[in-house]
Amino acid sequence: MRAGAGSLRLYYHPLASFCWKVLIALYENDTAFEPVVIDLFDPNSAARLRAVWSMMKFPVLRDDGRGHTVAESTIVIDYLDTHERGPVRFIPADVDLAWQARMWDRFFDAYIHEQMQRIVGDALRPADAKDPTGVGQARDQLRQSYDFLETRMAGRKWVVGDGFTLADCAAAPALFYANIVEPFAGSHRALTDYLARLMRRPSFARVLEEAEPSFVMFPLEPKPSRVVPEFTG
Ligand SMILES: N[C@@H](CCC(=O)N[C@@H](CS)C(=O)NCC(=O)O)C(=O)O
Repeated sequence: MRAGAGSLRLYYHPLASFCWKVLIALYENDTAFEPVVIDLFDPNSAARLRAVWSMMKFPVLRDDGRGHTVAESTIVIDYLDTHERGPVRFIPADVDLAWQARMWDRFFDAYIHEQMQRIVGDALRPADAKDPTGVGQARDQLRQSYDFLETRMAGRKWVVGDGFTLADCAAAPALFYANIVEPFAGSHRALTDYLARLMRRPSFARVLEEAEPSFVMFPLEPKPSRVVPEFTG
């Protein structure tokens, strides 16, 4: 494991999809960090997160060496790319690939990840507070995004350029959970092959292996699975 210049602590939960995005980046470059697993239902554990980031959202990276608290998954990965640089560059050095990596990161967060979260979040609401309209809109957005991505990923290994970037870190958790709540493996070949490639990537395979004991906590059926999807259309 590469020793970081500072001492890094990551506040996260092993089932939380935005935390996976940052774990992938940390594992890609074998970056040393102290894991702090947060259970929001445990007041003592929640207090640990509140002490560093009172917004109570994770992931949060605390860099004691440099005295920084870094929130928002995209910004954490950007920070790692600057201060804990390893062989994998999440923001490519080429300026045009750099903005493309940032653009596709935004795409995956806004049009896949957050839509998937709306559907999962609705499953956690009480029966008298469901939002079928919002869930329907999220499903429509996901399907539109799948069609768009199918074109983008045809003939491509990773989202931007030839290498694994920030955009792929964002894509992995978003597509993994999206394929559960609004499956695409029966309709979108290039997208399914891309998700399979992501799941075989050692960094993401490790995240999934570590998360597997928590898969039972997922509030919808089917539960998440490490079985790599195949196109069935
Ligand atoms: N935009 C934020 C989203 C973070 C987020 O939604 N995290 C979820 C876990 S995946 C969370 O903190 N959930 C706890 C809560 O909302 O109470 C990021 O990219 O880091």
